[in-house]
Amino acid sequence: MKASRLLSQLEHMGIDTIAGVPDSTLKQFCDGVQTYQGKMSHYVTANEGAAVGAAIGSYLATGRPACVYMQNSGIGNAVNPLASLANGDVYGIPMLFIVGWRGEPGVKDEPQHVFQGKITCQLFETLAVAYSVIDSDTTDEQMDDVLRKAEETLSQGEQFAIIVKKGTFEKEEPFSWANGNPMVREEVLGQILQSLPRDTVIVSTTGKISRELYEQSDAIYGGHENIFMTVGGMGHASMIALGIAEKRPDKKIVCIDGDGAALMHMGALPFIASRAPKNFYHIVINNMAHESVGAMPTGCQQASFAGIAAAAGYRRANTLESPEAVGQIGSLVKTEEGPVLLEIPVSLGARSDLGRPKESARENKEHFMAFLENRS
Ligand SMILES: Cc1ncc(C[n+]2csc(CCOP(=O)(O)OP(=O)(O)O)c2C)c(N)n1
Repeated sequence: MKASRLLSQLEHMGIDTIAGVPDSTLKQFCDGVQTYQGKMSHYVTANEGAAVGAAIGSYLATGRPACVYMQNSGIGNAVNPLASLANGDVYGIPMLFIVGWRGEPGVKDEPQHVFQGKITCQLFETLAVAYSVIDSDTTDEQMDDVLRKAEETLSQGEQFAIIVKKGTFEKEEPFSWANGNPMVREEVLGQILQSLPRDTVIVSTTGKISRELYEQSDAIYGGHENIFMTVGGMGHASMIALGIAEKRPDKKIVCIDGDGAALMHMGALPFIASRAPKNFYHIVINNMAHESVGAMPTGCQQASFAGIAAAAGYRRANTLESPEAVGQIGSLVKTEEGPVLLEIPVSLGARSDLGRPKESARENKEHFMAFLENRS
């Protein structure tokens, strides 16, 4: 199936707004949205609930339903505005969801996708959202039927979801761009690890940042028990780090975040500043993109995380633009009190042979907790 065909069909249905958070299963669709020549407005939103919000606003202003795309991991973020605002028992606001299905039962996937994948269809049933599942065998005629069903549902003020299996969309014109930053994320992460004292507690964000830290830590130290990888729950790494920091004032806690993840639940920043944990250091690796799932821009490229953190009340907030500055992180953590935020601009891209954690998530949790208790 071609994303370009689907997008022009959506436009014919009267959909003139598409909003969402990118997903690897929908990579070709997301590329198609970026390169689409039609008239639809497109927003990459900070989280999936915000996309539902934009869809509601667009409908209120035009009477035309909007389209919201997401990975199934993001359903949770969308549930609140969907159930308590868009649902037919409240305002009855139609919208079309396009949802990438990670963790489809019977298809091997990472631990963070297994349960979410199992309950994806059930969640839409519970939310009273009619849906169809499509895959690489879905023909254009079958897709036309799905869209007819969707259109009818939307016309009744209800929502409809198209759940998309892996490999559904064909490769078309790829979307590519560069952000102009010279430093490479994996090298920066290796440098950070080398600069920090070995007993630093690290909480890392969702996606390739955690995978690269895992590999770099194994290569440099032969282990990674001091790193808690926030493999799911995107955007919550900093609050996890805060939770640890408050209970363990004797340890230095470093959260290694992504820009997309930091945007997703940005309320954490003023909250962390208000708690003022002296042992908390927040590093935001900023490539202006959701690189892990196909490098779509976040849509907030203008944002300065150091500026936001300073305004939120962090004790110190800086941008580190050179490897020399990155190499100083360890001494800063040793000598300065937090909360500190360090923003590091990096380029796009990652190694194609980047691995994934070899242990189970539970094993990693146990090793991390043992490390925190000084048992390892
Ligand atoms: C709630 C939720 N929405 C979407 C995803 C899919 N996802 C995984 S990693 C990622 C991008 C993370 O971007 P960023 O934090 O900027 O880090 P980068 O990949 O650029 O290093 C996305 C969108 C997810 N895991 N959870």
